[in-house]
Amino acid sequence: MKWQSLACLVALCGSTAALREARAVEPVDPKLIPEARKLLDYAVSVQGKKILTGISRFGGGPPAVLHRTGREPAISGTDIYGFHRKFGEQYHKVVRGVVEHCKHWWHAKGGIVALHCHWGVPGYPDSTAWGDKRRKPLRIDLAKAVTPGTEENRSVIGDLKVTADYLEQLADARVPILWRPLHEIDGGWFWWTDKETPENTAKLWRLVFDYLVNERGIHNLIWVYNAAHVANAVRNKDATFEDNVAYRKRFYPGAQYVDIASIDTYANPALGWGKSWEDSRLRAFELMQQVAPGKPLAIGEDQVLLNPDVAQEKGPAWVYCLAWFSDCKQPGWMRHSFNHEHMLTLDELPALAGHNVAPNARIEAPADGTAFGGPKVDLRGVASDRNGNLESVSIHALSGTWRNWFLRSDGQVAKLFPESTRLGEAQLEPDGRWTFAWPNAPDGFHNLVAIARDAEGAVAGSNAIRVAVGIENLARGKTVTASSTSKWGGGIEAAVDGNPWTMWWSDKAQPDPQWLAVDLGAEQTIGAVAVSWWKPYARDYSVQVWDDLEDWMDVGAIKGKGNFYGDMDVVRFKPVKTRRVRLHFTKRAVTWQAYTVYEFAVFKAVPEPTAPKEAR
Ligand SMILES: [Ca+2]
Ligand SMILES: [Ca+2]
Repeated sequence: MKWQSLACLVALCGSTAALREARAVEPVDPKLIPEARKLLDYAVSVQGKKILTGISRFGGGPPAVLHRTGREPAISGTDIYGFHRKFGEQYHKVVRGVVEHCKHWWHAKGGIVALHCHWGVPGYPDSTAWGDKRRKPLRIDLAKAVTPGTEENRSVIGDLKVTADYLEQLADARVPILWRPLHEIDGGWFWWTDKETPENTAKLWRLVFDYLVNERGIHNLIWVYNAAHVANAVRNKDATFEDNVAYRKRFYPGAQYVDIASIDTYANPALGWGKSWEDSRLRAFELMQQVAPGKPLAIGEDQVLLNPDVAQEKGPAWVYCLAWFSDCKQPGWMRHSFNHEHMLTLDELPALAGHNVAPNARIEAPADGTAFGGPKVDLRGVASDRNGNLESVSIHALSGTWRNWFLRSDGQVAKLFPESTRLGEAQLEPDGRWTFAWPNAPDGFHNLVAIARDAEGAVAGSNAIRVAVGIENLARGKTVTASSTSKWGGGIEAAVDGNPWTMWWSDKAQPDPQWLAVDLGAEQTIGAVAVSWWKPYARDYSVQVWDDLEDWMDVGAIKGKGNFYGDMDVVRFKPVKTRRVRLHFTKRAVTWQAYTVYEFAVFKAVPEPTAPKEAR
């Protein structure tokens, strides 16, 4: 409710002078639309109190955060370029999707939109931001690019026009944007970094600003400057912090062109910061204080969110932190950091859009992956609405097996709700806490979701949780072995730890076949296995048991799997006595990738799913 308290403060002071004072920054675009001014004022108002959270769509976007943490990020960060040949059909298809996502995130969800642009080299249709399509460095003469009348300059303006047409659609839709052009400006890996004469890059920034703001009249952009975690040109071992400041300042276009200054804070021990979860990036903050004096500071990208415990205790006053990925090797980090009181999520934002937006809902218990011995499943959670018009919360069982929700867009997940079985209405308290009792859950797997509705009919789903009822996973915590294990995974035991978010990865360099085997500790009668996959799943594999002839014997198989989402396979077979069970993988879905198994579970039996009866 930061915006409202600021508004109250302004009302109390009652003068335009006070209003000016309350606004810590004047936007660099004097014609900035009121929606964007309100967003900028709000962002500045949180400085030193809390930090806004964000996620990139590259890292799975908001659904990845929702299903891992129960929260949605305040900021959804996207690329308005698209990584496809400019300006072909696929390019436009991707960017149109980005524009639709931005409108949806601001207007329907009431979230904040951030955009950057992996702009391919002007004049080279097959190029990427890194160079040509074979990733060879490809530079254009930036001195010429910023000089009117040159061919290079015409190419720059020609490209900008295409991006401007899309930004204009978002301006027309009155969607404010945290706009981060020429990102990682001093890194040295993108064509816009003039390593020898950084002043040319600064000129390019001013050119982009003048074209979009003054020539095209696009006034929904909050201009976010962005430094790289490493400036390659000062990477030699003798380069000091001061050398970094001096070099990086040369890229800075000037205070009148920047609203917020950001830096990407991937680990850089040489400059004084490590992994995201270790600290709060104080040295990066100090660096940017000198590069962009007086500007509000933000983290444009980091591997995951910074450490909120350190940030709460010691600062610094970052306005926001945007996670580029949705996982790290710290189990539970996403859940901890996005649920931390120092970090602001979507449900905690004020009603910035100025109209009705969707409510928020989360399931707090049981945890995703919980197994219940009996048929009684009790759920509890929280729902809220930033317009104060929350009306109801209902609980639904999604049809089908587990589908990797965090790989899906908001819209894709929403489409699944009508296919779900409504289990009933939750008991909703005035403070938003809700409870739901499901006394007669059938044996088997269930994917449960809470759906909140407001008085105007806006609907939002919670995190989906997977529960197992009345079936015991005989593999859980048992001894597991594999043909290979990659350093990227969570270790081999992650495949049987009962945690649906920890994962075993095979070593992708190892040829097929690959395998994963569990020793149940004693001979058991088994009749089913369940395998939860991440996106690199096995297209073909068999389930094997160790028979009396001391060789592996197939008892079931999956062939030609091709659903993209990974999902969970349940393989049922004629009950067999065995101590050892193995998954034998013969064909990868993603040819250049590994096999990635979240969980390998073994059961006596798994009942065929029956649609749960709707509670009335
Ligand atoms: Ca609402
Ligand atoms: Ca696991």
